[in-house]
Amino acid sequence: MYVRGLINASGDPNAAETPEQLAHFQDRIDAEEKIEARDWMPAAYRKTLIRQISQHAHSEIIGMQPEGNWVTRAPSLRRKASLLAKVQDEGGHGLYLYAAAETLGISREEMQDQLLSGAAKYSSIFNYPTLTWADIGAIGWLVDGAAIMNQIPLCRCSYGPYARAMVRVCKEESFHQRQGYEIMTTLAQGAPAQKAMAQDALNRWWTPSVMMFGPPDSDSIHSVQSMTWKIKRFTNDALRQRFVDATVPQADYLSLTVPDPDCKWNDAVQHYDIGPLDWGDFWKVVKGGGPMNRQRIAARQKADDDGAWVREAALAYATKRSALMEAAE
Ligand code: FAQ
Repeated sequence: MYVRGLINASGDPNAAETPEQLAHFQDRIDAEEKIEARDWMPAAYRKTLIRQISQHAHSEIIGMQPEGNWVTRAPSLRRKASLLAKVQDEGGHGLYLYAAAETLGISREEMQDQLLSGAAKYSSIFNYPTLTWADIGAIGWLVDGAAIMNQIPLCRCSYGPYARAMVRVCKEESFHQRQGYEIMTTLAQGAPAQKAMAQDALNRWWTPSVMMFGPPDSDSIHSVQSMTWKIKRFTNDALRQRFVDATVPQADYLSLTVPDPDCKWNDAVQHYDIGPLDWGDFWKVVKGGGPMNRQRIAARQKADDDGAWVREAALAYATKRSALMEAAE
């Protein structure tokens, strides 16, 4: 009989993983079968997914802050409505992703604790300030543009709940990218001061966006294993290159200049070259030393503290309700 997950004979999920189980699991991955929550999976596969999905969820939730900063200052009702919708979408993405991670056996509370204690990471990009309205355009254009490039392949991730969550996330990210590019178009075609504001935002967001894809392949400790498991489909550098190739012509169209003198079309390889990146700066931000790391976590902690009474009330209501239902049976 075909055993979908090849559960070990003892039925004990903590029993040592046998070579047969591991080989069968890899066969399923190679055959492009989706792994589902109740299927057998190696402990390291589960751990990698919990790490990546929870960090992705944290990024969406922390990522609401830089743009949330401009909701009350958007320049028109139309801009305000679309920015509000975008920020709400990011909150929704965080929730789908936390739900996907929960299917792997970790609780929301544990993930939240890991974020607040600094044990779990979130994307480096959200540790930069949003100084002007043009930053909202730059985030939509560049940050959501980078997110789409990274996330479209995740719709084909081997883990079913993550892959399915990503389908809807990617549709919404496309809308986000377009609203950002439209803001940049309006500013770039506006008064000289508006165009200067757009260029300044591009100057500040370009390098952090290019770095969002993660360290170069030579320093990416997880890529090889994650690609063998088809969690990741492309390396960090491959996706970074795709982003640069798609985005530089968009900057040209806006008559804005990417802040990298080495960024030039290379006819021989049919790609844009870029100059060296300061990875020391990237790691400083990842380790908590970016301009906004402390504020981001403090704001998240405050939201968690302020929401405690809602969680307590919901729990008290659910307990009371189930007691009443039991009494009625
Ligand atoms: N920031 O071996 P790798 C968005 C860490 S969502 C911080 O290459 P991996 C939507 C990495 O965790 C943006 N840390 O790791 C939005 C690892 O450390 P660890 C988030 C980073 O996992 C838009 C170490 O470096 N997207 O933008 C970063 O194979 C606008 C070694 O790296 C996702 O999370 C970084 N940028 O590849 C929301 C997508 N890069 O964990 C609001 C899903 C790497 O061992 C507004 N995630 N590190 O302690 C992924 O695709 C992957 O996890 C990568 C990293 C590509 C991010």
